[in-house]
Amino acid sequence: MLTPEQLESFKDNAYLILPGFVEAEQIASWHEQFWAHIDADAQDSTTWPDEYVIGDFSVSPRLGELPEMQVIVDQIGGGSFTGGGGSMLVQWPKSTRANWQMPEAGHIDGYGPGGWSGGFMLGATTYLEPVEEQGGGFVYWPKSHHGVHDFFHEFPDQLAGSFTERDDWEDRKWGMFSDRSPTDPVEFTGQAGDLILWHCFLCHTGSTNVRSRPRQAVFSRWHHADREEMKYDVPEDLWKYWAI
Ligand SMILES: O=C(O)CCC(=O)C(=O)O
Ligand SMILES: [Fe+2]
Repeated sequence: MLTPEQLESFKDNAYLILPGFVEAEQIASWHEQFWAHIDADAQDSTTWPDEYVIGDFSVSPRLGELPEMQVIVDQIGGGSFTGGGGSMLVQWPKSTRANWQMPEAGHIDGYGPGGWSGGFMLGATTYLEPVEEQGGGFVYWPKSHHGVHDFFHEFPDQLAGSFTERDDWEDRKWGMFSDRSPTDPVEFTGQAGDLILWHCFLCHTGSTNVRSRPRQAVFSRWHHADREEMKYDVPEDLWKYWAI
């Protein structure tokens, strides 16, 4: 369970970091599953592939199936959030350190190649190995949920993704959302098993890894069970479909 202080912090910032959330034994088991699946040697970079999206693979049990994860998701979603897959995204080491740059803009999820699904509520990310600065971490814009909420309040008919047809999209792209953020972007660095919980309107993106270890991230996402009924609604109260 999250404490009232943690809930307040999540609501204020659109993210919450829970250090050491996934047990070391669980992480070790997922790590083994991952390297076996890609058929590579974790210690030998000549055997490493370069795929960002690890297809046809999910850690077992999935992140969303861990009892400690379910408790939190039920707490903040009041039992109405569903999903919780266990897909992996890996940032393989790339170039030299001098080339590293903080990403300029961050997107919001729910607008994949299959179109807008609607009703996306929550994401969670953890790592299978420590991630240092410039190590390909998940980059996010603290407090960016308010600007995104304001945007859709102003243009509710663009919620389904038609913002990409605006005249200013070509110039601004996702900056249209993340430029509204009151904060600069931050890298999620930390130990294996640390978790970041993120609100659906948190602007975020991947980043380049110029360190030596691959950034091995496990992601889960949850949507609202009643998404067909609620997905076009842009409520005045950002927390209308939450239990917090
Ligand atoms: O690779 C990352 O850290 C970012 C991934 C991302 O944008 C997402 O999972 O929605
Ligand atoms: Fe994303």
